[in-house]
Amino acid sequence: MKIMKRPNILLTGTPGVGKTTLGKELAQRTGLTYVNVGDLAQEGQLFDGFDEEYQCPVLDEDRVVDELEDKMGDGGVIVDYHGCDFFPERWFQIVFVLRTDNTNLYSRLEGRGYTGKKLQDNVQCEIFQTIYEEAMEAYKEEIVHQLPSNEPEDLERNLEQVVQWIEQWVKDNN
Ligand code: DAT
Repeated sequence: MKIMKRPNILLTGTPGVGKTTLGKELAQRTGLTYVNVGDLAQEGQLFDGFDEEYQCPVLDEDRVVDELEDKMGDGGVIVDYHGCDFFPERWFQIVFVLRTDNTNLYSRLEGRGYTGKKLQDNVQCEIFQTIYEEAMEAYKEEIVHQLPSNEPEDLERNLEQVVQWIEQWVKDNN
């Protein structure tokens, strides 16, 4: 039996923009596999040192890439991470950068318990569109798309749009 080819999708953006919410729901609707890189690193202890300033472990990017390589080769994976320039470019057929207005993002991160410098720096990261620019440098511009993620209607619209894109990709590539 011929195995159906399926695309790999990267969901990226500042913490709090809604990657996990979108990624998990997408996986439910499409049968693709959702991978949260933060959780993967936590489970496998894929860290390399500790960041004193932010009081968090530093991701061991090489080990994350090694850990995911086989799965990515099979296709059909939705990867969620708040950074994107250390993944091999060849892994992804499309990259979505979720975007949230400052005031919305501020209250979401505050609700998550972020305070002080961590809160300010993350909101500033979104204002300066740091992750969008990182994605535009790391991948072909034509595969990088921004998705507004401010309210529940955005989530529904994004889901429909990405599901449609996946269906079209599967048709075109099988
Ligand atoms: P991330 O994975 O990017 O850190 P998340 O999926 O955990 O973000 O979402 C952060 C919070 O925002 C969470 O409480 C759910 C909420 N949220 C996500 N998408 C939303 C949307 N489109 N409208 C309103 N709230 C949203």
